[in-house]
Amino acid sequence: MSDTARIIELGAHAGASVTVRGWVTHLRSSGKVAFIVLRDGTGILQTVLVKNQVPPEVWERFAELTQETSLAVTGEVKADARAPGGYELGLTNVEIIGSSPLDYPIQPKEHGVDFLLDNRHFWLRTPRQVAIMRIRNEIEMAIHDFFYQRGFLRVDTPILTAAIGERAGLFSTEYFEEGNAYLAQTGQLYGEAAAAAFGKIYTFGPTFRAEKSKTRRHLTEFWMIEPEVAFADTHDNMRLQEDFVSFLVQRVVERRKDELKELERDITKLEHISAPFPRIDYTDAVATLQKKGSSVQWGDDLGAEDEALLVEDYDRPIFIMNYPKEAKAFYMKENPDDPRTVLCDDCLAPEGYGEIIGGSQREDDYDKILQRIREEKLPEDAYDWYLDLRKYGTFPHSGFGLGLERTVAWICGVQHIRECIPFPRMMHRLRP
Ligand code: NSS
Repeated sequence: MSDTARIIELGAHAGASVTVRGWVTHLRSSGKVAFIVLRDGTGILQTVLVKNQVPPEVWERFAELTQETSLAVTGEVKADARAPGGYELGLTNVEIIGSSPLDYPIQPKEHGVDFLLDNRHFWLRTPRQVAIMRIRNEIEMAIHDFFYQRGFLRVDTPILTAAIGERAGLFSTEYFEEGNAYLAQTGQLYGEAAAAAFGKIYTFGPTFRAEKSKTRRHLTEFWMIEPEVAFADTHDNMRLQEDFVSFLVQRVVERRKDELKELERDITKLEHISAPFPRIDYTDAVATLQKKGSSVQWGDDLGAEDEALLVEDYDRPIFIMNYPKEAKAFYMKENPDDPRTVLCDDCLAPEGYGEIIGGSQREDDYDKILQRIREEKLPEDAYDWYLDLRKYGTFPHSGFGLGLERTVAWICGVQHIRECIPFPRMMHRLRP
């Protein structure tokens, strides 16, 4: 019996006989020697079958193989500098696990993106998609490590909610006798309650926005990471963001070199990403944009094009701080130095990627936040518990939300965030 091994582990088995299980990607035969290339999710392996070195029934099985046939191959692990991954398998046995008809939709040629999205369940098997998902996973693990090291508690917040957090569109569903339930747009409001219980927390979960935007950076379901820190002000908040983002980037650069190479990512654009990030006041940003020809007016939120114009002068993420009140959500704290504005920041990624984080110090004054809830015509009774946080031991606190898919897109150098989540949900896409 041979040990089973995954392709990435073969180096530890050089000279030994092992069994590898996976799916066929390429087949080639001269009539006397056949090559089976397979993938198992950890790598690509070339295997060699020599007609006069295996029993006839094993040799004949080669003829039954097609792209995507699942199989178990057994043979000796040989170092070979020319082989992908550095090792080759000299086969003694081939066993078919599951056959695959010849009409497998994804062929080694250019396919349109709609076709690929319709076949997302197969598209995920391709090397580029595997690389993106491994980097996503690395970022997810790095997020947990970062907060764990800093003594944050992870808090899981509800997805079915009565209170609304952001202005973007809402998905709603009937909820027994309680009226409408909304799919959470953010975990923040619950994160604030948890910060008063645990001091430093973060949430990590799916969030939902019924946005009719068909841009390359909007999904209707995306994953957000939302830390919330008691007794932190807006400056503490930005320091946490720049440390956090730098940590994530450096972790991928250190541990996911092969995947970045598969994606042809220019890592010189990532290696130097470190704190501090430049801080630009919103009012100055508007003046810069107007000089660059933008039609933006003081009071407007900044669009994707404005963001791209602002980051083009920098080689690392930047903060745009202190937006006008009317451009931002109700819970942001009024800026004591300029009450037309709020103590907030957007963190914009370079190379045109734009906003990956929205953060703010929260309004901790009971009367002021109640007034904002009323101005925004939000259902007051759904916010009674949220108002309580300002009544019983109110405390300065700050937090932010990092969009996972946008962060993955930037680090991977991928143009559209639909490739950065296994099964994207967009306005016109609910399957597979
Ligand atoms: O709306 S945000 O700017 N802010 C919040 O939701 C706050 N409640 C966060 C907080 O302070 N706790 O969204 C935060 C980030 C934003 O910067 C994007 O990176 C991402 O969430 N985001 C999205 N990603 C993908 N698709 C869509 N539609 C989307 N909307 C926001």
